Amino acid sequence: MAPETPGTEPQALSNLLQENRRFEPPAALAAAANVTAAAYTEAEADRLAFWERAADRLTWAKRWDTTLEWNPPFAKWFVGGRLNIAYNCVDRHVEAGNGDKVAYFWEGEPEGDSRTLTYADLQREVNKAANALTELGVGKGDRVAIYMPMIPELPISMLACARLGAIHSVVFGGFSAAALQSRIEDADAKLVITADGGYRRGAPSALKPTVDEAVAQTPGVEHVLVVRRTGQEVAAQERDVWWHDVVERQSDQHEAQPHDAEDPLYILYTSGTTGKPKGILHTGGGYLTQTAWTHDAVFDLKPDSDIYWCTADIGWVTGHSYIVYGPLANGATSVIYEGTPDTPHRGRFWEIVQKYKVTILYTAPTAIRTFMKWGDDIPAKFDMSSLRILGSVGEPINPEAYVWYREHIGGERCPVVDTWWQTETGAIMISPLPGVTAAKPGAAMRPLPGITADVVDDQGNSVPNGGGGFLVVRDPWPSMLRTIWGDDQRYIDTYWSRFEGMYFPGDGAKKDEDGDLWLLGRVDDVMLVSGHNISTTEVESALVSHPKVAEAAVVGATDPVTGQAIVSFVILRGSAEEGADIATELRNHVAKALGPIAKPRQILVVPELPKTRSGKIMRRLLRDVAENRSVGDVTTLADSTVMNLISEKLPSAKSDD
Ligand code: 6R9
Repeated sequence: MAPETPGTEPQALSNLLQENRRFEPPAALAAAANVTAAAYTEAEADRLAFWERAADRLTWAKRWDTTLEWNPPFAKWFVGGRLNIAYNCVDRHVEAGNGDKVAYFWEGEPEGDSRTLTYADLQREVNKAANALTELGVGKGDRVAIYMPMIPELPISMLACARLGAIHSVVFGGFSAAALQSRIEDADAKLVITADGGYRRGAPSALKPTVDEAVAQTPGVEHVLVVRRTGQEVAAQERDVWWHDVVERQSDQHEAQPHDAEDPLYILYTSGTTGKPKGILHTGGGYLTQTAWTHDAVFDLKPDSDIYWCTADIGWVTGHSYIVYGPLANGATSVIYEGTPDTPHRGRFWEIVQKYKVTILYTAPTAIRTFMKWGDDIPAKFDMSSLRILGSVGEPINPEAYVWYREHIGGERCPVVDTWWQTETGAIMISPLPGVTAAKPGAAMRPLPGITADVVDDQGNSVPNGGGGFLVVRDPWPSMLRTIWGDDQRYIDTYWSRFEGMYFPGDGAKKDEDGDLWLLGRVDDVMLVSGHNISTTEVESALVSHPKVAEAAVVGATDPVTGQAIVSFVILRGSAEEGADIATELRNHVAKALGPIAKPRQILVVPELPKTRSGKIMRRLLRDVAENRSVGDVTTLADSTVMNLISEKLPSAKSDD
């Protein structure tokens, strides 16, 4: 029987998972925190004044006249203000006497391959690159596509564009020629910056042939600027120029011109589940204001003592906002790592934490669950006592993964901040503050000061505490996307049409009894079982809370009796054996945790799950398997062989009852 409460309206999304653990901020951290609870009251009293103070952290060539111009759904922030984003990220720190401070400790994948860039080094490199781009005919407003491995020339290229007012479009280095080509075309880029290749899983992996294939179809590209990284053979094309030829001989002096706060900074394409990729457009002033403020507040950044490491790829928004723009605007010292966590061994991340004495680590739930699967003994071999704050982003973090992260990586002393945001939001929107919030494992907790997020039902009415529904944002925020590149109508339709006057990010969420927010996954993935809308997240979290399970993905598959039935794909932990009755054990475990309505019809033990390059589970493909269809478009899969491994496992499917 379904756990129904008689007399209440059916809810947009069921609230099944109960979680009572709470972790108070460590007293010493709270006492010295950059941001205290007062920030919430201040922002509530005057939201625009709050964001003005945040913008005052930046150096403006001309202060703005109007803080916000809001012609729904089009926002302009800091109107009339002028600033240079690269100057804010680099030069002003050098001018303040911090030229010798390290901006990036870069660690290549091959062991021993590392580089250190101080702010003064970065200034010289960015200036040279800006001069080279100018020589190649790139000017303000031009689009530059960047398709690179995780090497220092990637942020240098982005900053060189920002310095000139050119608009960069970073395309993740793992995407296909077709994906790159469509993005180059959509943005009409005139320059592509790439490398011969990069290192991945212990071997050089070529990039240049993909670029050649893509630009063969894009006559608008005048030049391809190529960094030599691996030394692989490169088929030279007429429009190619080598970075070491063109950039190295430039002057390291370049005068940054101020740009309008609302001049475009970059385009970043998000694939979405269907249709052509959306070019999310961000502008300079508001974006840098919110990325810098959130990086300072959410990670309690102490620029003089912290060593900060965000493990994301720069080709993903997390890398843009929290490897490049936010940390540099704050004068932070960051680690950048080129490779994968298991090369040359599964302790690589912890070795890097130990080597650089990392204090703040920001990674994704998918990585955390993988580390859980590999076993507790691996991180235990390293000295990670430098860590003081841990962050999570990209997917809901299951309570069990959160607690594991806190215990085995954070030594039970580090607060974990679960940060909800999107490419479209530009910066963190919902998150605990490490010195303020008594965090609950699995909850993103509260909107940050200055952000007005809520959970509404399908009529757009705010749900009461204890209720589930749709996440919305009520008021514009500084780092919001300004539009979809070249398609205002699609911007309106996608984000502002579902609920009148509110931004709809496409995620489900619930408010618990205290009013704290829990993200419940994409609403497209919600399962409708016997008339109940059940979130994938809650069932997955219940599965991961079983000691034998490391990772889980669930989907709704058509079922003659219940409409949809829950089909689960699970990866077992390193030490767990796949016993004969594991399926029964897990099904009962979920029923006990969430109620019988959430009991999966089927449990499939699989070796891997299909994930995007940024680690998000592609439930759409699992739905194909669960409904016995041939598997759909796999082009954005990180590893396209995964689906074969899963399909092979199908015969072991158990469908009890
Ligand atoms: C930053 C980033 C955005 C989507 C978002 C949501 C999911 C991200 C999350 C989270 C639950 C979190 N998401 N962070 N869900 N809790 N802390 O991931 O951007 O790649 O555009 O993805 O990711 O579904 O809507 P992007």
